[in-house]
Amino acid sequence: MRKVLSLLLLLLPALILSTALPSRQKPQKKKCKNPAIRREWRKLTIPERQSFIQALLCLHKTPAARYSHMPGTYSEFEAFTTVHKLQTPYIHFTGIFLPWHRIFLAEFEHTLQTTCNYTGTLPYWDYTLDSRTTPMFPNANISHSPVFDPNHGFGGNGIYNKTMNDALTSQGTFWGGGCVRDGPFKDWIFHVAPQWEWYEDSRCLKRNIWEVYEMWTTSEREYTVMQQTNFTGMQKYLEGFGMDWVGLHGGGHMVVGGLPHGVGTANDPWTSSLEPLFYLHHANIDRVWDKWQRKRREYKWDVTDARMDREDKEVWGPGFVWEEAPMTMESRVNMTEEYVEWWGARVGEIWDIEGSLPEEFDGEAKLCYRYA
Ligand SMILES: [Cu+2]
Repeated sequence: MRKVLSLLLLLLPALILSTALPSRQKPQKKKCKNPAIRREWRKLTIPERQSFIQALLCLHKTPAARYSHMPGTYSEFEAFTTVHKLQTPYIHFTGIFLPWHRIFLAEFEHTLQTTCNYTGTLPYWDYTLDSRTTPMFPNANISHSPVFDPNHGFGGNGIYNKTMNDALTSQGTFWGGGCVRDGPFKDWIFHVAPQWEWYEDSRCLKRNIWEVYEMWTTSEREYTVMQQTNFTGMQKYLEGFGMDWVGLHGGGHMVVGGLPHGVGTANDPWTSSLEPLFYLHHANIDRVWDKWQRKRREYKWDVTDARMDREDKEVWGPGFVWEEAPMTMESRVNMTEEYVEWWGARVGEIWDIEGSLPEEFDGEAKLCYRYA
């Protein structure tokens, strides 16, 4: 019935148009025209890198237009972290992980463009190019990645914190731990408190580059993701599922921030988005998902086994109300409940970054970009 209806709806404007514009009409394409192109950080020219950094600086100078009622939410940049923090338990290690972060990045990119006049797109950081993978990149070394460049990048490691790092020697060698001391973000102050508590804080951007963990950000790890033949398996290998398999996602957080729940900003699951590299890292995760979707077309739209809730429900502590349901193309990707109209979309509307929709699905494609 729905099919017949939508067929009628499709034909109706065509019939009207055919009298008005007999020669110009074409069947409506589902894929978007002129997708924006997201590129790898080192493919950007130096002026392009600078304009992205400038846009980030602008966003953190812009007073929060949204969520300013939440503790510590002063800037528009911080507002994104407030949203991420509110949603943390629901959007990590559940089926919605990839779609949620996909639309989160799209909104972030859009806000840079509309609020800070940024004319580029969100870059991504392909750390497989910086991670030792013998024999492909025997001399790679993540701390030498151009993303950490103090002049044309995000700055380098944090100030060495001896006391803290002495306690961690069994985990490898760390050279940072404190506030980032060079680059464009060295004087940034954040006000959103770490982890789950809500109070106003005052803290700097901290890094503890963990080179041992570049074993998780290699092209071999990406290859393992590509080999998976269903969405849930692919997501687990990409996101990570504990310290036995931290995945590209966990790896990307930990090479920048050090141990999980440690001192680095990138490692706090609740507020890691205060680390500007978060956005380049997650764009890379989104790129790998998209790459898998293209490579594994036959499984692309199948989300059997994906769930909105998680098996180990107590993991974030008590007090969370779970939607005990499978994730489907109809599931909502909400930023927060009261802001559904802000970013709300259904899974099927953002499943394809170039605007294809699932079959038999009434919805509106929300995205139009691709990765170069
Ligand atoms: Cu997240």
